[in-house]
Amino acid sequence: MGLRFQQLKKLWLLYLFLLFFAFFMFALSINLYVSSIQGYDPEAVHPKPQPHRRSLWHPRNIVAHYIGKGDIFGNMTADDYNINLFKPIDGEGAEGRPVVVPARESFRMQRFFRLNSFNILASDRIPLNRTLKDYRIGECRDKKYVITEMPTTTVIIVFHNEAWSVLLRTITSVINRSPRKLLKEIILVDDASDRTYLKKQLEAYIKVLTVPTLLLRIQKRGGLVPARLLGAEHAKGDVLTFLDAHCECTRGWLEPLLHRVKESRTSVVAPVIDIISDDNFSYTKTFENHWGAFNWQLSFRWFGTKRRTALRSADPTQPIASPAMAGGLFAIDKHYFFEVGAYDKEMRIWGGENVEMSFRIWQCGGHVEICPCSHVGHVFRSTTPYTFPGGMSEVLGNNLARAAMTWMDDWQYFILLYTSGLSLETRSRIDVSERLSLREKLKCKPFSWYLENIWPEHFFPAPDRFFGKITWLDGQTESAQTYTAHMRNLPGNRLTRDWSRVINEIDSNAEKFMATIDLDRDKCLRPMEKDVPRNSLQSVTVGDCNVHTKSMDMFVITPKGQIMTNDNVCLTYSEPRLGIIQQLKSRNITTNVQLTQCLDDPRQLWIYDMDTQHLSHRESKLCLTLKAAKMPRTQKKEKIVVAINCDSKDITQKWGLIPLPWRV
Ligand code: LR7
Ligand code: MN
Repeated sequence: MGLRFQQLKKLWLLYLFLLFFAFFMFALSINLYVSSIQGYDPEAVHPKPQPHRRSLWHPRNIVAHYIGKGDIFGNMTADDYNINLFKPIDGEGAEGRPVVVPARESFRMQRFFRLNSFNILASDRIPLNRTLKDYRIGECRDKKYVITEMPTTTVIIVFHNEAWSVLLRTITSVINRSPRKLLKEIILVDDASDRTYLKKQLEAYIKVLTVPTLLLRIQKRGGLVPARLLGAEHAKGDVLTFLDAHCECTRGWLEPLLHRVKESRTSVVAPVIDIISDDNFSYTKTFENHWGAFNWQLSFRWFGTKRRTALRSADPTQPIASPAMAGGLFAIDKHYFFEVGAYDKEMRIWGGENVEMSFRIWQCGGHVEICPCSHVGHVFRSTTPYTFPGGMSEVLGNNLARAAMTWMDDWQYFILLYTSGLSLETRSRIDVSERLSLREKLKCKPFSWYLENIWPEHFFPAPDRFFGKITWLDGQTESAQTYTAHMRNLPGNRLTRDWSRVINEIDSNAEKFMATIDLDRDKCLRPMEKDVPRNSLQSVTVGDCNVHTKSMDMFVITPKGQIMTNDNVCLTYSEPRLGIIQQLKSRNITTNVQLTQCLDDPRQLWIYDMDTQHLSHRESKLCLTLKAAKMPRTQKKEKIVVAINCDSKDITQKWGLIPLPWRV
């Protein structure tokens, strides 16, 4: 008995000693590693971290070896989720170059992709302080900022189960590429992650950073809104700078953002968001001259076309006004953030907060801008890696409905009616009264003002626009005859081809026209292929009126005669001499009518004649006609819409405009 006790005691002491020693080595190694990769400009100061120091730090303590099990890539086990194979290799990914993962790793590479919806094996080979190019245009590089006169910032990064190397590279790039004087602190907010490496290991890591770094934890998963709000409440800097947890800041990213916020307190400024590949982690610069808005389902979209309005001056360093922000990366004056209503606390998990904030900022007197001098990379991914407690469409639908019900006035009904998962009934279970009183308190402008002034190029319905379906009147069907009769009997319709007249007539007889359509029999204009790639060329056909093809079978017609559909796509006539035809040829399409990106271009202006029911291209005077044509690729005969000479006797040239409700 006694002997056993002695032995136990010895073992116990040995155990304690080992534990202590392990902890000591752990702390030391982190310390050495971290200090080896810090400094304001590592590219200049430390071209390469000391190799012997780096070799001390390999997160061996948490490395587990994968043993294949389950289906093709195996079911994920707890070990898989918690694995951390960060093993940087000198020079990998330097200057933003792509990483090539050796072929022998390819199985594991594919298997582990789904953990984060990006190639973690590529990231794990790149040092945290990898070099990147200077992506700024010359005019931006030449700008001088007086650091001492600029506001300080708190960088807020929220995350849920972010990968170790990706999160730490975000932090490292912030520290290394921000003037120390401007960077007050970093606040990390952990939105209820369960990965083990984000616990003690992360706590130990941030303790030795050269910039004060606060780690706040949310116990119950709430999503990015509650996480960012918590971060904002703790922030001590003058300006809040939000970043996603998978970003890399490039040289000179911070100064222009803070400069702009100081210059214009109500400007909410986003950097140019460059692309870090989800596959090989290469860094690709994005063009500066772009802006953001959203589609009919309130999904954020980039637009590259020149703004029609003079929102941008000739100086390429000046901010670009943007109807909406992407949502993840932006700087905002801390007091203004709270004054203008912070975030809608009831928004959960992911989505919608970016449009809500964009509407709010603009409608309540602020500005949403993109700063062309600030470049930050972001890992864009095509799927969401994490869970959506409450269900993805429910949660997202709820967030979007809240944004619409608070800010969009009449247009909220359009969102509720045409976003899957939402309906007018949604209104009864959502309470936005608190946000509506904020709107009142701040005396914010109506949504119509926003559309007309901030986003005049928009493709949404409006009181002076037509919204609905374009039916093919084949002369045989009852609805075609009823429709034609209605048009003929409109008082004073003769010779009227003026869109305002047409739109007005249809609007004031909406019920009558709606009643003519036989959804089960009639054919409506729609894109040739079912899944329409956005902003690509797409030929046009007719299909069942009751089958929706991602809403691109509904159209908005402006008083100018643009026929628009969702995602900024317009009905376009392409003359043979235009480059567009080349692209068509290469895809073996033989028509001169397509759906493609709206451009404010005469190729996209059309005329409707109420008398003949002709829909014709304004400049060429050619009529939209439904033809059967042999498809070059498949050799199958299909119906295709083309523009040819008008002939009032040709029944394949007659089209009806059937309005659809969009407000109540
Ligand atoms: O439940 C969650 N809890 C979180 O903490 C869900 C997410 N998050 C964190 C997450 O770890 C990440 O750091 O929130 C951040 C954003 O989530 P992502 O990276 O999954 O979002 P995203 O990049 O796909 O989507 C964009 O739209 C979102 C709508 O809610 C947010 O506004 C994101 O910040 C935003 N990202 C960007 O704007 C980067 C550019 C992308 C574009 C376009
Ligand atoms: Mn993101």
